[in-house]
Amino acid sequence: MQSTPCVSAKRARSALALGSNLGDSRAILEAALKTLDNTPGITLQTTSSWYQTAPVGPPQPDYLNACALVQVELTPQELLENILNIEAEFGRVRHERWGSRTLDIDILLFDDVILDTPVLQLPHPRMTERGFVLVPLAEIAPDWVEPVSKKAIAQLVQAVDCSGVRRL
Ligand code: PH2
Ligand code: MG
Ligand code: MG
Repeated sequence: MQSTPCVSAKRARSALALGSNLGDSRAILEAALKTLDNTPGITLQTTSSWYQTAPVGPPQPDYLNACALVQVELTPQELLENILNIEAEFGRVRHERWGSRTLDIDILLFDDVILDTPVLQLPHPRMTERGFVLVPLAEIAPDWVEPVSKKAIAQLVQAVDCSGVRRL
């Protein structure tokens, strides 16, 4: 007889960034949020407003960006696997780094976990530099303390250039 280990991940809170600048971005992001919420072990808690944002990286169309808070009963790696599946489901094709994409979902924060593996770094290593991440995140989680800088999101957002970020 084989025994099945019954190990369940404890409940955690995670902050996600969503972006799209190819196709019907609004419909894609709304469908992706629904799919996330329908995924076992992931419960959508809060979503920010939508933001039209100037692209960071090579010349490309503006992005539609938002952030979401989810409750998860998954490990960070399991959350990432689910997110990669959802990105694939919505037809994501990766061309060039930082280039156009139909759907990008990035894990920004996972409780106060600090992690540095080849596939997943937490907190997201560039989140503190990006207005298109910090502005929507500050709307829904101003008091969350980013564990590397030990600064709250409301404080971090004041230090970035938010000129290309427009709330819709
Ligand atoms: N994502 C990128 C590269 N550049 N620029 C904006 N405004 N919004 C994004 O979501 C974005 C970007 C790679 O993930
Ligand atoms: Mg990204
Ligand atoms: Mg990504």
